[in-house]
Formats: sequence, C-alpha cells, structure tokens
Amino acid sequence: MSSQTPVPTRRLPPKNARFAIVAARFNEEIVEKLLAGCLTHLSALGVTADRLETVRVPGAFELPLAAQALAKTKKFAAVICLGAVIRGDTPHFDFVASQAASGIQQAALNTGVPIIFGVLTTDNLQQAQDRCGGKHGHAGERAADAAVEMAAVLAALA
Ligand code: INI
Repeated sequence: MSSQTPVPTRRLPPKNARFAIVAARFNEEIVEKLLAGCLTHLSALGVTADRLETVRVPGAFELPLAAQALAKTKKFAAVICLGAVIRGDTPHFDFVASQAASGIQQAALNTGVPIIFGVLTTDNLQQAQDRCGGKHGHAGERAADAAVEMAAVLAALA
C-alpha cells in the first residue's frame, strides 16, 4: 500500500462540532497509541475535550455497530474508529479486517455521518508500531485529520 498520505485541505472543525471516538481493546498497546495521537491532534486542531466522547469495544469487529449507534444520535459531526488487526496464522484476520472496513463504510452510508477508518491492518506488530508514531507516521493523527476534514466538507454541503 502507498505511504503517500494526503495533506489535509480543511483543517478547521465546524464551530461547536462534537466528535466521537470508538477504540477497540484488542491489541491494546497499539490502539492506545492511536488514541493518544488522535486526541492530541484533535486538540491541536481546536477540538476541546468537552466536545469529545470516547467509547471502548472489545475488538475491531465490534467497531461498526458502536460507531453506527453513536452516529444515529446525530450529536457528532464525525465518528472515529480506532483499532489494530494484526495477521496471525489463521484466516481470522481476513474476516475481522474486512468486516470492520465494510461495516464502518456501511454505517457511514446508513447514517450520513462521516465514520473514519482509523484501523491498522498489518502483517505483524512491527508494521503496526511503525504506523502509530514510528517511521510511517501516525494513523491516529491522520484519523483526526480525516474526521475534521469530513465534518467540514459535510457542513459546507448542508
Ligand atoms: N480484533 C482486533 O481488533 N484485532 C485483531 O487482530 C483481532 N484478531 O486478530 O483476532 C481481533 N479479533 C477479535 C474480534 O475483533 C472480535 O472482538 C471477536 O471476534 C468477538 O466478536
């Protein structure tokens, strides 16, 4: 996969916009780094803590349902899903990763609320570490950027 990440174009969150984060507990060490980077970056973009809600779920497979429930409240300009699916010796990875990805997209299309795919899908732990503050950047920060940008895009379209 290409590592050429986009430069965000709309960096200001809409006024008073609230954001929700759903974080998986599976592969906790990695997901906590994603969450920390996401929160720090949202703060840097002007989203104050009182406009944030964080929810935990067991694993990436459970992200779409929780994200959809949050989106349906219509309280949030975007919902950010954070998780890490790391390939093992069985096909389990493929089911969890693909269902998380398609479920998140489906939840966004069902609700009309941006739901951000901040889920790492990697062959091993090192690749995941490289992508949460290592040599391949920070997927948690990118998820924050995507949430703010999509919130701004949808606000402009409304
Ligand atoms: N969940 C993850 O978030 N990452 C994984 O790597 C993973 N693997 O490899 O199994 C994983 N499995 C658990 C899954 O998300 C569900 O929580 C579980 O199947 C219960 O529904």
